[in-house]
Amino acid sequence: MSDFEHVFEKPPEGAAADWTIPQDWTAYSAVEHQTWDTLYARQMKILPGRAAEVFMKGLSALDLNTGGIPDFAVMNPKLQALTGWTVVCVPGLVPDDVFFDHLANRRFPSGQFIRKPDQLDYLQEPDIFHDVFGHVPMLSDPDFADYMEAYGKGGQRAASLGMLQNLARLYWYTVEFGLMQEADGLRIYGAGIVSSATESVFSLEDPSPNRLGFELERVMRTLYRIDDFQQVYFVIDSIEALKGETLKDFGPIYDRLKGQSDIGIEQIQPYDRVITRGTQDYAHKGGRFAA
Ligand code: HBI
Ligand code: FE
Repeated sequence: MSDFEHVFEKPPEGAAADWTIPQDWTAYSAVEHQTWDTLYARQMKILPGRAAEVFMKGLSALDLNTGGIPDFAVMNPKLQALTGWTVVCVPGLVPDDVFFDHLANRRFPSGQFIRKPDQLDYLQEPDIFHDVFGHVPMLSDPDFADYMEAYGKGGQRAASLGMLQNLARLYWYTVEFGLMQEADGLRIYGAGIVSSATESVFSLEDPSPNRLGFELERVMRTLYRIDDFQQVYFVIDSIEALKGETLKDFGPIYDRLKGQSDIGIEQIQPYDRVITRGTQDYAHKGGRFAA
């Protein structure tokens, strides 16, 4: 299963059997390094007070602002010392089983390329800014590091049980678009949000989306959209709490899910812990593609 268009069928030329390619850091152009710096500086104006403390801590621990696109040969030893994770380069989206195998072995696959200067705000395929700036700081947190490894192992199992669609929703609503309740307010930790200037603000401050307390089975039943801002965000209490929830055996959960219908992206259920009941105005007015 993949929601994206440009997934290759087999490793493209120059890629290893596990789909990895060299980062070839010296080959990035001045414009490409400048794109990283521009995106980094833009997020740093927005994220303090919005991004979760663990994210901000990870970002500074990894020192990703040394001028241009980070060199993995420099970044990886720091990450490895913190949690045993490393980052490897891939040409783009890789098949699910390849993706899960990397995660299960504490390797995070990152796109090698960076977006073009005219795509600063939106691209559907994950580039190195989304993958490294968005995902890697969280991998420096020991609990989140364990959660991601468990997700990789769970993915292999879910695929064999035909439940990948449900598990992928968990990834989407936590790793990519998760919010966290901190003492001072709601904060972002999802990579899809922290790497987006517009969604960083929208996810926390716009009256449009629903913001609901995280509940594992509920999340696994909830549809999502890949083409625009989310219409619902799920809020965890802490990374430890998320990890605790997902250490359960998913077998009985999958059995229950088989008898249950999907939940629409705007729907609020009677049992939901509602943090914000959204107006849905943004989505109803046509979202990103409105005039
Ligand atoms: N490949 N490079 C890359 N990055 C992803 O985030 C990714 C992928 N392949 C599959 C995939 N994600 C998802 O479909 C799984 O989480 C289900
Ligand atoms: Fe991502």
